[in-house]
Amino acid sequence: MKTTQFSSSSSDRRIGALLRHLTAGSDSDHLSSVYASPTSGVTGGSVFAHLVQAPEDPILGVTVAYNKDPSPVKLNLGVGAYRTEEGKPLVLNVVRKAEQQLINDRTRIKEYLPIVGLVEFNKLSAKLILGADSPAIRENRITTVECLSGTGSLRVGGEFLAKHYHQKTIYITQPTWGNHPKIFTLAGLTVKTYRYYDPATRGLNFQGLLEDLGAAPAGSIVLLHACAHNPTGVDPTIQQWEQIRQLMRSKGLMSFFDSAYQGFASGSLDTDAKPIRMFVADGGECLVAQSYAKNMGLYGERVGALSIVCKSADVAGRVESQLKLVIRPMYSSPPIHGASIVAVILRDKNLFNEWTLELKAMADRIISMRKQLFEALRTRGTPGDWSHIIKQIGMFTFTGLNPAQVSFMTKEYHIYMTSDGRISMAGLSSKTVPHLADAIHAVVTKSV
Ligand code: KET
Repeated sequence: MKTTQFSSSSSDRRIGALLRHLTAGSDSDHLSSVYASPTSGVTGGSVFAHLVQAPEDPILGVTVAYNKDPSPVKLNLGVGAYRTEEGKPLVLNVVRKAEQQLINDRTRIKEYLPIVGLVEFNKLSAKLILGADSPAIRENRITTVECLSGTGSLRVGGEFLAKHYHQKTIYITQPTWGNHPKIFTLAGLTVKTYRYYDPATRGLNFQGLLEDLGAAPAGSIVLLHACAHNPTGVDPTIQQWEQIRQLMRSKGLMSFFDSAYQGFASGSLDTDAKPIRMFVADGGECLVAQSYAKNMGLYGERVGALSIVCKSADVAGRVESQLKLVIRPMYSSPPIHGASIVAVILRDKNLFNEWTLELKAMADRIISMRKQLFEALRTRGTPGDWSHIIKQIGMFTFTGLNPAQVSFMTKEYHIYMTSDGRISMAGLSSKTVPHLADAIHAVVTKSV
């Protein structure tokens, strides 16, 4: 086996080096060759000297640049992270309560979780996304594993598919969240795109989507944003979802849902999960990656889940056994704290209800930011049609501003956003809307 050869040859090399070192005696030339080995970094150059400086991440790098800016009016609309009206990060009240419960419970321990994570969390997460009355849950033909937030769930799902699914190509929307192509390529899949957004209408290119999925080889994997599409804020209607479902099932395409914003699109957890539930109700198989980063504000706790809905309980059991083989060498087992918070909230009716209210309040504040920004541009007489600001859904507005315009706004107005013109509406507040509207007005009325 490859691995055995590797370890024996590397230990042979180490023993060899040691023997040469011990037998070298006063042979200072030999010694110096040992000490000057390129890995010592003392006298020789670094073995990493050839590395070029990697660029910052297109999304998280925006925060890095923002943090370096001393301007008092600076505004970070880059990363999709919720801020209060005061521009501060928010820890939900219900999360504070759950954490207090956890701290008060002296029986809690810090043992490793199983490879699949916190079992109660997994069950509750499946219920949250598929609905309590889901046939897949009733028939026990689903496996759910706790993963490191949405990203980790996508990566584990991607690696599982690369290992065990007969088709290795995944189709992602054009455009999509910048991390998708990287996650799936590194997972071992081939990434292709399907048409999704029409810049002319700033809406869905439904015809293009149907054509591209219709032309995809049978069995291909298709990544679907469950709701609140990132970066465009454009979602299919329920009727369009139904057409997508029929097309995908007729061609045997495998659906992989990315659900990073459940509750953020409409304010309702159930409404936002509808497309996924349609794909489960027909009895077919699918994958779902869930994140609690946004909807429970648990960003840095890194809590999420991967569910794989199968045709039978028997298959689901074997799928789970293989998922464990993907996870164990990757990070062994997931963290305990975030999943415990989620479990406390989801299992308790009162806390759950309180969460839905706080979630709705976040979604409503974002919608109100849309209205305020739209109004602010209207009152300034800013040229162009800005109605997409109020039509688009979820955390982001895909403004249509180009990279040169974005860079002007950053330089002149200290407004930070991704170069594709996406702004996080959740980063805005009533106080900062006028500043953003001034910047947009300035940039579209001058030629940059
Ligand atoms: N899917 C989508 C569509 C998504 O926008 C994000 C995060 C994730 C998954 C993963 O989130 P996680 O924190 O791993 O649960 N998007 C925001 C943050 C980021 O880029 O990491 C963003 O687009 O700003």
